[in-house]
Amino acid sequence: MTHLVVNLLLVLQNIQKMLIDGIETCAPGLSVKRVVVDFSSPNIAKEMHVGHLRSTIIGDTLARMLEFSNVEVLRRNHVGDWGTQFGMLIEFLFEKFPDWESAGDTAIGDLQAFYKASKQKFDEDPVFKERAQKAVVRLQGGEPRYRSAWAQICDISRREFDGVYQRLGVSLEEKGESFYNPYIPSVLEMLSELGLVEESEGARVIFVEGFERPVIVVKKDGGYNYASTDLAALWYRLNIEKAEWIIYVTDVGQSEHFQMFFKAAKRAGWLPDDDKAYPRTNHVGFGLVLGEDGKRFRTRSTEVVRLADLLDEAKARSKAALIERGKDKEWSEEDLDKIAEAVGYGAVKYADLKNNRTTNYTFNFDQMLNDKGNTAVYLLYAHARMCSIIRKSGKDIEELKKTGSIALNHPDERALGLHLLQFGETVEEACTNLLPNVLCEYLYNLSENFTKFYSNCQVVGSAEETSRLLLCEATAVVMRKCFHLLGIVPVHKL
Ligand SMILES: *[C@@H]1O[C@H](CO)[C@@H](O)[C@H](O)[C@H]1NC(C)=O
Ligand SMILES: *[C@@H]1O[C@H](CO)[C@@H](O)[C@H](O)[C@H]1NC(C)=O
Ligand SMILES: *[C@@H]1O[C@H](CO)[C@@H](O)[C@H](O)[C@H]1NC(C)=O
Ligand SMILES: CC(=O)N[C@H]1CO[C@H](CO)[C@@H](O)[C@@H]1O
Repeated sequence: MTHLVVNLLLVLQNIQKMLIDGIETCAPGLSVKRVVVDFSSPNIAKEMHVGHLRSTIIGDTLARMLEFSNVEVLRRNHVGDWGTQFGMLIEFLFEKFPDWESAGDTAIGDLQAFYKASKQKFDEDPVFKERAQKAVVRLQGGEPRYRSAWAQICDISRREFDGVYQRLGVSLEEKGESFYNPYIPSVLEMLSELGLVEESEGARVIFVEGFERPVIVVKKDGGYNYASTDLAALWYRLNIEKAEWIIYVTDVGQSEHFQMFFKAAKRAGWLPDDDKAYPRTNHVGFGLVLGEDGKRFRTRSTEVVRLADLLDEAKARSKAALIERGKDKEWSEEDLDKIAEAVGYGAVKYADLKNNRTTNYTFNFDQMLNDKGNTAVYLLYAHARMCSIIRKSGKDIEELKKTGSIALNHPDERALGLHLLQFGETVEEACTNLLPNVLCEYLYNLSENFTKFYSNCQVVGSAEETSRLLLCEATAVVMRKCFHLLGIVPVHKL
């Protein structure tokens, strides 16, 4: 009994402290100082499609949770900006748009159409193909005309990507494959001096334990590949950026590549043998986004689904639902638009993040935009209801925070209070295990606990009004932080 009393007192003190000093007082303390989260990483000249959704939002959430835990996060966009495809693109640019330099980056127009047309020419025209292959060498040799054409193509892509990131509220710093390219020779030299690099069937390779095939670091034709770039990037992140933890967010299909590459880094002594010791690397793998047919999510014409189109549709659907409820007559056009975006994008993100990331999930607009069940819409409603309870009480909540106090007399108040207190440890668990779904589950439970409390405990007009309003406010504060960590914009009315 005494034990319980003491615990409850602690719960009360902590909730009141959080209300007065802010939610930051609940932040977990992690032992790591600087982390690289490598995520999103689309390919230049290709459209961002639904496959990039998962990496972008899982990576963003991990970064947000680490930042909340007072860790310095280097948010790295490892864009594919240095492949052999650039030879083809550059030659096509020279051929189709001879005035590309003066026309600036409006010449190309639709980059995807441009990519497709150049690929077609590459596949069909052997003379063009040969020119394209020579163009790669000239680009990599640093010829100014080729570098500037390459830069122009990258710029167009970058603007498109930035549009999507802005809509998703994701910030990233680009350090693409090309950035690490100059480091590759010296990094391979270091690995050779350690005796790790061997000749095998004309290629230069590193053998690692547990795999028959080696990691190829220089291809037969003398070119570099993903592994050589990844090794150079890891070296840079450990030695120049002094990161202690490097997290790679890609689909599970690449897990073997990462396992082998991490083992190569261990052989080099860059990483300790103990997977939990620092400096440390983790591959955060995720499953596929599936369509209703159980296959990879595609449009009716079997094209990949453009991320921008998907976001447009999410917004349009949530806007239509709001209009159906007459909100267009109640709110300004601006509010309607903002809230439709918050709900639509939030629904897409939450439907993804709530799954154990290692599994595949089925994309379904109707389900994710449902206002019942474990959806962002339901949770945003719950939050808006809390705000409305406080608003309608007519009390100044800032004043109550200073003068009022919380009591947890009812069992449902206690359950809610205890759950509120678990926020910090939940974020810590989600960070250390790199599982955003743990935070989603916490958030859903919180709203369930709140609903139970609200249906069994009268708030406004009760003898315990002050205490219960403060409990509503504490729940709303924690919910808002959860939304923020999940990259969802909370709304105060719905
Ligand atoms: C997620 O799935 C992995 C295996 O795929 C499992 O080890 C882990 O316990 C699951 N975690 C959660 C929180 O669902
Ligand atoms: C995800 O879907 C792919 C393709 O259908 C399949 O190969 C894979 O086994 C599925 N993964 C899981 C964890 O169910
Ligand atoms: C959420 O609630 C379920 C059912 O009560 C419980 O099993 C689970 O551990 C809870 N998870 C979190 C993170 O609170
Ligand atoms: C309905 C519900 O989610 N209840 C949760 C309330 O909080 C307690 C304590 O954290 C959980 O154990 C319950 O699952």
